[in-house]
Amino acid sequence: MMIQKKDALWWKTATIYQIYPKSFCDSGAQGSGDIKGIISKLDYLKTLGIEAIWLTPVYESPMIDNGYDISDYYAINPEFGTMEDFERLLSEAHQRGIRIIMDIVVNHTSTAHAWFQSALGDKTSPYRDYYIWKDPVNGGTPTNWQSKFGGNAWEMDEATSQYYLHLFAKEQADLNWENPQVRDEVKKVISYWAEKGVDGFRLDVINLISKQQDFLNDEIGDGRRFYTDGPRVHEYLQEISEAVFQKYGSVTVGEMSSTTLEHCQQYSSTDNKELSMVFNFHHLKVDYTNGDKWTKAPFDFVQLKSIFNHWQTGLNGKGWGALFWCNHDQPRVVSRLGDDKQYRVESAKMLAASLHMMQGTPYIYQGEEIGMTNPHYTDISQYQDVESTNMYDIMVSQQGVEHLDMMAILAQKSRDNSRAPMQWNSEPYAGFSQTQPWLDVANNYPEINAEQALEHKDSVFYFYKSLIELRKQVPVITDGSYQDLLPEHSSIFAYVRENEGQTLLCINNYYGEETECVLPERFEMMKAKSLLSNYQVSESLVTSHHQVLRPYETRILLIED
Ligand code: TEU
Repeated sequence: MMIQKKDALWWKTATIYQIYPKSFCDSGAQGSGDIKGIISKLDYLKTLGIEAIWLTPVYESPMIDNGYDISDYYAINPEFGTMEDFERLLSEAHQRGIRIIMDIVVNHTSTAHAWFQSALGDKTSPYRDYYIWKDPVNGGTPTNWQSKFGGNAWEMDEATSQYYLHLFAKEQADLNWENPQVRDEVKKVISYWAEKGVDGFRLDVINLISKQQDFLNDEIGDGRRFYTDGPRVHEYLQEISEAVFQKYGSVTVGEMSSTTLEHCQQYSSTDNKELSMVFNFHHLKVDYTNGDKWTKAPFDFVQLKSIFNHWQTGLNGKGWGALFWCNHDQPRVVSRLGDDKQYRVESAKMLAASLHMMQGTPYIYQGEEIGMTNPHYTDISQYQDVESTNMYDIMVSQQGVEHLDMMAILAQKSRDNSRAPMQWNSEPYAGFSQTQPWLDVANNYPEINAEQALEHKDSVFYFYKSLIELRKQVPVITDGSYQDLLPEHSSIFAYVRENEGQTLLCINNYYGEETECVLPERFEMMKAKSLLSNYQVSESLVTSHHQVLRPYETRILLIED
């Protein structure tokens, strides 16, 4: 099956699978994943039924932030393979009807990039103005802005006595988008990959590219209000879209950090002037304490529903959102919002159903489809992520947080929770590699792995496969309106999706106890077809507005009247 180029809105009924190559599959004995490993698993992905892969960065990089620090946009990191390997991946994927979406990181480059190397220490370099340089203020940093990975966001260039801005690690220098040459370089980079036949792009922290030019101290926050959804961001996106995305018909998904609904309506507006769709993270901050990620806290269920309601109703007819629980920066959802022990299978399925029946394009992060859990590391040396190790230093060494308390926080919040190697089978190292992997495999791989999942028709894997198929068959999932039926209920999430011809009811118990709820009267005595559940449910039934749900039960019902 080849890719149909004509179907411009294919992504509205498709499900996309995210691959973090370093942790996906090692074709040899490197201990870290590679492109050949991905090629060897394409048939597995075909069986799952996904239509596109989002590949996180495979470009040349010193790997301080595992590829989000790019040193050459036109080269493949030898750790992952060669350009020939990449081209083979593209053609093998296309032969199976699977599209490839590349990750583009253009808010910043690695400080090892040739542009930065030329700019560093030389105010006359033609690349100096590719980055953001400022003089010291009162002998210190130009502003008090904080890096997303901890510490001040400015780093000194001793030779010129100026600071450069880095919103992430100090090895990731922010590009100066005010400079039209930078924007031309970005267009060149993206065109290069589009010319190769890449089908789309995921744009890393793309709503941070336009900074307010007065560079003020932030007296009430960490500086983000001065560069998030900044003054020229829409103009920049329209410029890139017109020059590249529209020309090649690329699908695009922008990663939007701390954004607003109003901006996202514009980023993903149906006139296609900017992007196809957006990721936002508000629903994944429900286990932060007063906005602070680095705490150990339960999640706020009522707030979770209210955030979905805001975005589902707000984007309907105006824009398009990505639906996701997991990615390479987030802990595993079954450990986070479900029960990764007694009800692992039930809760993994329920969480999947309650998300996939919403409007948007669902993303599945590698391993989510088999219900992989957090690895529950117990030793600080097991963590590799630059954010986790930075935060450990800051919180334990500088702020006096107890080691064991920090270990508990990391076990809940670290990005390495999702980066532990993919669990393929019960062989040593979970079949991920023939040697000790770069990051420890979770101990539960003998029971939780893809081989097992494929053998059992009741597995989480086949439940995801059914959700992917439903989305293609039942139009109301794509175009229906959204209404939360029980916004205040403390454990049930029930919503209805409606278009002119169909009504779909999705009822979910988010907790491990049997629970009752009362739906609006209109759901009394309606004939319905059960599309999917994680418990035994008769296929045709008459609904009652009084429902009793078993632990972590999900019901997807298509009302027939
Ligand atoms: O992430 C952007 C981002 O801000 C986060 O999701 C970040 O990981 C989180 O706030 C930390 O608490 C993107 C990439 O997905 C991430 O892997 C990169 O590290 C980051 O950009 C920098 O390129």
